[in-house]
Amino acid sequence: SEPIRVAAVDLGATSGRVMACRVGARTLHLEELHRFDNGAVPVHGDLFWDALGIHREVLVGIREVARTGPLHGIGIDSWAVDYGLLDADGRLLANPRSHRDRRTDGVPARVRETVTDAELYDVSGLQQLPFNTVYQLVSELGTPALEAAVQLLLLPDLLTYWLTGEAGAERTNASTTGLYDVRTREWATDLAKRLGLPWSILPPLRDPGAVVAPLLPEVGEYVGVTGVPVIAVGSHDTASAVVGVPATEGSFAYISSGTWSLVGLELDAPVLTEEARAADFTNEGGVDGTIRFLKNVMGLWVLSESVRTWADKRLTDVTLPALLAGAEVEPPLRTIVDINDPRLLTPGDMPSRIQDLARETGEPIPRTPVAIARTILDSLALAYRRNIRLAATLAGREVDVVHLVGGGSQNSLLCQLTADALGVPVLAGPAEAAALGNGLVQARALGADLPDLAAMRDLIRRTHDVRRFEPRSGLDWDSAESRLTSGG
Ligand code: ADP
Ligand code: LRH
Repeated sequence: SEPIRVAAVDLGATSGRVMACRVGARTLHLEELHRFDNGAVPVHGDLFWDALGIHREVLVGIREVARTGPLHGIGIDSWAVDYGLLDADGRLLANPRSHRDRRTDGVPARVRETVTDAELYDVSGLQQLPFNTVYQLVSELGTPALEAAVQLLLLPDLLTYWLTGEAGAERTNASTTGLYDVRTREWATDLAKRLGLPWSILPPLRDPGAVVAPLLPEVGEYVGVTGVPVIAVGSHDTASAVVGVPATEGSFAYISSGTWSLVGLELDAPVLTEEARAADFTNEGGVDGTIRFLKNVMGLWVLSESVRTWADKRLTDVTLPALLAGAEVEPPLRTIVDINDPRLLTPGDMPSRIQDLARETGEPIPRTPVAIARTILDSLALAYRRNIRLAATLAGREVDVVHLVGGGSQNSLLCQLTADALGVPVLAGPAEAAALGNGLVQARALGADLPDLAAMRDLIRRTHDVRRFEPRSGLDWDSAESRLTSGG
């Protein structure tokens, strides 16, 4: 039969891309047809997403996919938790805020006065991140925008709405809001009511794989095709990335390594124990009813934000390739910092913050960009090790291989350090796992013979190279870890 060709729109916090994904019985091919820079826009200390600018880039990308071949479906995934509010006429009330915005400072503490952390965890099963949608919404209580809002749409749902006119909330992303009940798989309206939130703005839920609607005629006119169905994929990029993990069996862990690093396991049911809560692990909803049991680790954001800082200071030779080449020959595990320190969340001068963290814990202070890059990568690998081991213990599972996907899978030093730190092989790639997961879920909705995740992963494995990193011995990760926990 004819291959299915879809547009997989994958929006990361640092770049957005529109891929043509072609799925045949034994073939799977991804072609990047449009890529654009993305980033939150600071205005007077607030941090916004340029949602309309992103919409325009999405249209340009879809038009490019349509221009270069048949187009059978369109699906959008993006980073989680952020949203836009619509008024009664369906118009966007304000630019969506970035989860790195300061507006949630102090909000978790305020929420705690009404609903305890344990109660929140028992319903949502989420890691306590200050930017979870529930906290962002509480920070908006009493504002004109929230008063006027009749609908809340998470970012990929908002973009889907602009393409189709259909409003809804795709479940994998809804599960990151803090207002979604991980057991009943429905909105946690009681929780919303207790917090004084307008629960009626939460739109009807939709499953990944559901056909939403065809493109609106005026959109079709712009992109040059009519009637193409828009399909709900795992609209949380991490959900799509985990679909795109080329794993064979159950005993794998994954690291979705992009701006954020999402580190954990795929499970059949959430782990909502007191131990999991104390360890601050998250239970997000995945495609086909799976659970992503994982930890948010600050990720390559710290490195990319450092590169940005050095570029602003006009330091030469601080391109990513030069830094990674230099970091490779730096002394290993010289300086270790807690890469999940909340001070690394907001945009700013990361190199100085890394130096401050080192100073506070009595670690040698890295002085050069290359030394700082090495500190970031060693510290990331250490965080990967800690959290994969924790996840395995909390879920009562063994891990004998780690799949590292996303842009970070192109960082050989990071992959090797991760294998070394964990003492198990790392299988790196695909870098575009999220776009593949997006495209495969669409293909199934359009009739491809891909009955389950195993079939999708099998197809990825047969069509995409993974690079294998064997663990090397010789470095003392145990004492690096104890330096981290005893410092300060
Ligand atoms: P997101 O989807 O969150 O925008 P990506 O999955 O695209 O993120 O990953 C972006 C990160 O991948 C960059 O910050 C960079 O550190 C890393 N990366 C991208 N390309 C390369 C490369 N060629 N070599 C090493 N690292 C890379
Ligand atoms: C990764 C990601 C992650 C969320 C964060 C806001 O892009 O979706 O899973 O926690 O962005």
